[in-house]
Amino acid sequence: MRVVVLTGAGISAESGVPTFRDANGLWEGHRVEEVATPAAFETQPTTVQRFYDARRRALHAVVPNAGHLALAALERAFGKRLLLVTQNIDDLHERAGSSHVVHMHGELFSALCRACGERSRWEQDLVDRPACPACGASELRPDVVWFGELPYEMDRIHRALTRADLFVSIGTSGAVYPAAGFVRAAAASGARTLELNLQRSDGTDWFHDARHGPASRLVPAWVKELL
Ligand code: BJW
Repeated sequence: MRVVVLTGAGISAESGVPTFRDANGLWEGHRVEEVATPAAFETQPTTVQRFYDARRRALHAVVPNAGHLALAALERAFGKRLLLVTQNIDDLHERAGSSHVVHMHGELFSALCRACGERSRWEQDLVDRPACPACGASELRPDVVWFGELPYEMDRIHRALTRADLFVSIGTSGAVYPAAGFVRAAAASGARTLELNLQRSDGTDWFHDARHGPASRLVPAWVKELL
């Protein structure tokens, strides 16, 4: 059996990483739609860099939870028959032990050079415009996918969705495309689909099955059933 798992902010919520669209989903009064766009970066680069610098720093203080750990156990059992796709830019899946993770919206610990296009491992702040390790230009931006930009590795994800027997969506509101459309792509190719989320999402009706509750409880229970 081939499985594709999609995770969103909800899987990291119980580790203390804020989600985007819940009650605490604002940053200094900004909605994510205001700070996660190329236009915002053009007009207010300092605000946008500070938003990501703060989140990058906060990442040092959090640890994976039982949901991340269960998915790492699933990878150990399924190997390449599992593709773990995350919309999250944190590295909690990797720290839990998952080694093949597609970060379709980029990574906080990576910087993208607007001058040369190089992606570099990056753990420091970007607001003071440090030099790109590859070309020296002071043009580094967070290596994340903003609204209007193309998510990473879409071909690989779509190949996996068309081959999947099971598609499982965990902790995502289903408000942002193309990820919100994966359930329909997988189902159209014959996969069974399951939502695991704290509450009903925008996409619940598209899934064959849905279970609602905290990811730290639902994900280990589902993995245990599967194994
Ligand atoms: C728990 C829990 C617990 C809480 N346990 N659960 C009109 C129609 C259709 C599409 C568009 C449209 N207008 C524009 C578009 C396209 C646009 C889009 O979707 N806009 C929408 C607003 C409508 N999309 C794009 O622009 C994308 N690119 C694109 O489409 O390119 C064209 C293209 C692509 C492919 C093929 C061909 C063409 C890019 C989208 C980039 C999104 N970027 C962000 C920021 C990334 C960097 C960063 O992190 O800052 O990604 S926005 C933000 O939303 C972030 C997230 O990854 C993403 C999704 O959020 P997520 O993870 O779902 O979080 P929440 O907070 O929304 O939900 C959390 C859920 O967890 C909730 O349901 C809770 O209940 C639950 N939860 N605690 C379990 N303990």
